[in-house]
Amino acid sequence: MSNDRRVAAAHPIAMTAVRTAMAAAALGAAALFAAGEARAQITCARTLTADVVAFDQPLMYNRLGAANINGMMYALKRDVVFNNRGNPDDSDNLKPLTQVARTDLAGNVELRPDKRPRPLVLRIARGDCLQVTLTNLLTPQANPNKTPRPNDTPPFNVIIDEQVADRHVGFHVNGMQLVNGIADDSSFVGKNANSLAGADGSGSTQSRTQVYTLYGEKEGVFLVTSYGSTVGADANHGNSDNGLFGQVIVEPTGARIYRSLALEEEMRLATTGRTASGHPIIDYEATYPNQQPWIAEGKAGLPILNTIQGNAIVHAELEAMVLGPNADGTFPPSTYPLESKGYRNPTVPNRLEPFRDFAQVWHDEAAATQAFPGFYNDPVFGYVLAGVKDAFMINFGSGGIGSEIIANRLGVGPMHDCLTCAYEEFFLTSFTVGDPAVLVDVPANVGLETLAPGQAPDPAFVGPKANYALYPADPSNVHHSYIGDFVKFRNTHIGKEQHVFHLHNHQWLYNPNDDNSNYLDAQGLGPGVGYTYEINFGGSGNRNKSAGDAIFHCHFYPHFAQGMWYHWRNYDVLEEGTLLQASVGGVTVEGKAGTFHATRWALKDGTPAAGARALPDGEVIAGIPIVGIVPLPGKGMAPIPAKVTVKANPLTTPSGRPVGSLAQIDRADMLGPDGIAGTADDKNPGYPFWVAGIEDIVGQRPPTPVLDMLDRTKATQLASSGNPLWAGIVPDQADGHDGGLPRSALQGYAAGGATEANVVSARDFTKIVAK
Ligand SMILES: [Cu+2]
Repeated sequence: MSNDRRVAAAHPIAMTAVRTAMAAAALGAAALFAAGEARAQITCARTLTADVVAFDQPLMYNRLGAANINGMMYALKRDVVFNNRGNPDDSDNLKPLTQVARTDLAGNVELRPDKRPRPLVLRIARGDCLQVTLTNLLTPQANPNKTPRPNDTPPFNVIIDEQVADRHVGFHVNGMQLVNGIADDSSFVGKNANSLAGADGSGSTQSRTQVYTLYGEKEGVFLVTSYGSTVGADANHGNSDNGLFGQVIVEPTGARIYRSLALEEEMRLATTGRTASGHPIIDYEATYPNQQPWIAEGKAGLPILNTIQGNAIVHAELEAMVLGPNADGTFPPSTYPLESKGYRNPTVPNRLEPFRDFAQVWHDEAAATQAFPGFYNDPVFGYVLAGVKDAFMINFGSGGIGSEIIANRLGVGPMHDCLTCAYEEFFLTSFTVGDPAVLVDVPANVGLETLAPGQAPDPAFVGPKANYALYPADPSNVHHSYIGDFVKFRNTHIGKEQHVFHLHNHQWLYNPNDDNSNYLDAQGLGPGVGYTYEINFGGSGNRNKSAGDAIFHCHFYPHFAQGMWYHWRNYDVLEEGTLLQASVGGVTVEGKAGTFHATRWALKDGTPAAGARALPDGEVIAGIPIVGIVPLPGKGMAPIPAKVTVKANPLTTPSGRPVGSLAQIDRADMLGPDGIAGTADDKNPGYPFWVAGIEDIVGQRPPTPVLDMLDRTKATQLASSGNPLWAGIVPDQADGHDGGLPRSALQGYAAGGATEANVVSARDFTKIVAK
């Protein structure tokens, strides 16, 4: 923590102050290097390499359609493919950059189709050096995507041109030590030589490839930013506004870093057998098969779970499993100051166990087009909606409330059939709106981009549209862990404003090496900071080992309502991932059960196989895939769940399409082999499948303890109002005497529900349920 605070202090808020501080630091360092004296001796335990490219990449922020067609990002070169924008028939199209030798890369590349765009997160161990080879593959001119790209999946139908004209790119890491000299700083300040990367054809004389070497002196998280263009764009963020940022995380000494999440196929490839209980025996060092389609995807021979091959970083993801150097995955007591003295902090009882590592880059005032620009660009509605648009984000994902309410009123998206969704009461529940920042093949706003307030929408574009979720390996703004997993959060903030990270149901100590330290669940985040939080009381599920979603969000309400939130899902059963349709009937692999996808990049499509365990959804009939969560080694595995499948909702829209999907829980399987309820072999369907109503009303508001929220006076008024809707209310049961049970739930429009008032005006969004 002390390290983190120092990082924060070195990077003040205002951009002018940052530049001043940087210039001062750079001058000091330059003088130090020139004199060749008193320079800290750096010995790299290892030098890990990362081959990184920067490129233009359209970014979709959620399933309603908030997007930035002129987004920009960093990625590992192996995760980027060639795609000749001028020639859709080029035989090199969609080949990984590691397999093409072209000179026309700039502007003709994109992220591999089966990987979701996210901020780049590189992880090393304390004592390691990180050598980043950065190649600038931006188009020579800013804002290359001047026309919509409706043939992409998802389509990008709305233009935004927020890129800065300057095409230089850097890879500046706040707070890490420069190894070879000031050129490792990746900046252009003061009298130092320019160490940014220039773009081909942009007129820059800088080489488009630059190498930066940094030293991981202390554990912590460090913001990566491009100092190629620090001003311009929305809120004057420079190209940080368009997505050009990331993190370097320095893990404890000796850490071994693995993927925490994997697709069902990948889990199966890494499974070498089963225990008597049916649990998988996992080879953490398994590699992708040396056959098609993995050859064509550039994956053959790469480790499936290990993020490092030789000294090269080959996986860069938001979540990781971090193992200690001991054979069972634990860390030695020398890892932390308190443990090294033979003490243990009672609030961090499993600190020496392997842990899950969650990365969050918070970014504000992001360059974004709104899902319903006709509303947001209206001179009056624009003011009404300014505080609820999609603008404040985490990891390129947003869940702003404004477009969710409009989508409900227009009858599109996962909330299309929700009768009782009125205002903010529904926007934080996955039960109604799906998980935050799920992306789908057809966003809810398609065909409605120019719809103005008061206009009747074209009926062809009303109702559910999405057929499947994209990127099943990283489906939503949800982090994942099993109850009892030790977890560390790594937060950085790029942007200009202040935020308050607030986490529900879990806490951390201000200083985990001191048990007199403050116990916290909220922390201010200023621009440039990096904070690590070691979750108390065993981590996932906290002291009570409670399963379910722990939301975290910015505690400034307008930021929260503008999309800055996320879930931490705490699982009570083993999740090996949803079997995908793409895997069915595909190729076989010697020694492995089942079949695997046959077509290159087919794992972009998150359609679950028929009968597979998946999440129900208010819109997608096939359901939303669950990602596989790799068990932490050395810990007891979560129990195997009772069988759950997804079924089409029997209710249909006027066009005859099911309104979405529902869960179907196998009651017989829940009873276990003995067929008797209440015995030791009973099986839990697992969160969220024990949530009431999940088999009946997904897409509506979840069941509510209605009598618990109603006082006797109001209940009496309603019962005597003459409205048949309230005829059955018993005022004596109000005031919470029944503890919230039984619960009530209402079905939606497709079941015959109707509204008495459903107003969409600049002054009034009244909704009154009639029946
Ligand atoms: Cu905030």
